[in-house]
Amino acid sequence: MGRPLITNIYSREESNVIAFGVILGRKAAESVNAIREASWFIEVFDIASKRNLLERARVYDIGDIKLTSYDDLENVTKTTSSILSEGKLPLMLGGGHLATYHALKAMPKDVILLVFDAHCDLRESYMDEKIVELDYINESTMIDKKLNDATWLRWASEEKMFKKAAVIGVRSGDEEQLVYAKKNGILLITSEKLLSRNGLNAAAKILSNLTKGRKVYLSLDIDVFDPSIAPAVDHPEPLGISFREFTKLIKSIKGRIVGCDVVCLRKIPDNEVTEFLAARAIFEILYYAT
Ligand SMILES: [Mn+2]
Repeated sequence: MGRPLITNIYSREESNVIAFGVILGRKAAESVNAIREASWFIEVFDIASKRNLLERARVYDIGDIKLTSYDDLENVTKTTSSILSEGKLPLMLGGGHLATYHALKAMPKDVILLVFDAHCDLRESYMDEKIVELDYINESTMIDKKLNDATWLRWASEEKMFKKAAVIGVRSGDEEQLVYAKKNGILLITSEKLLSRNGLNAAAKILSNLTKGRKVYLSLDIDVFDPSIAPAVDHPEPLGISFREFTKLIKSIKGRIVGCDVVCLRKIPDNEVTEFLAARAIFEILYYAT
């Protein structure tokens, strides 16, 4: 690890947020560190709303979880559990989206899951070269056809790891996944809908109602943003949301955020746009989560 995430001036005891990295996928270590590094260069005061975004956040960064094999992913669950047992907020930096499945395992079963993602991730099984690469741990790793970055939400749903879920800003998925979502009470709020007239207000209302008085797990796949503002992702999808839309939706969450992650950034050379956006998104999340 290079520099830790910003505000890492507290001891573990003094902190209320514990950050950790999950090195899952090629370039994951580099990408997670790029977010950490970018966090030192962003103004924590939001001039428009006159808020210090980190006024309540006391972050302690424990570094990256060691993964030497696929089975080590249970360390994500263990780490998340121990942070929860200390009464603190886990903030996971990924790595592939499969890490979210393992973090979610440590969460209470009645949690409301909010996923910002361009993709449904609801396939029953899936494997292509890209997925193998995404879930890369080491040369000898066999990737699970059933449980990977494109299927994790399906399996989290099958295993009843949340009470309700919404995938926000989604714009990629096949008909089978649509049917599955509908049958299983997973709300898909497409980016098309968000970008339509009054769509953002309507979605904000839905999220408020969904989360009111509830525990919330928030997962941000960076590819939910339009590729023009977040190019450093594995699967860029056109028609993404803006940062303004993201902040408005985050603000509408009425429940208590009990866990969060920012995943799927893949660093590209000579371009820091995406990691700066990711770090700023973390600030916004921490403003409402602490
Ligand atoms: Mn995605």
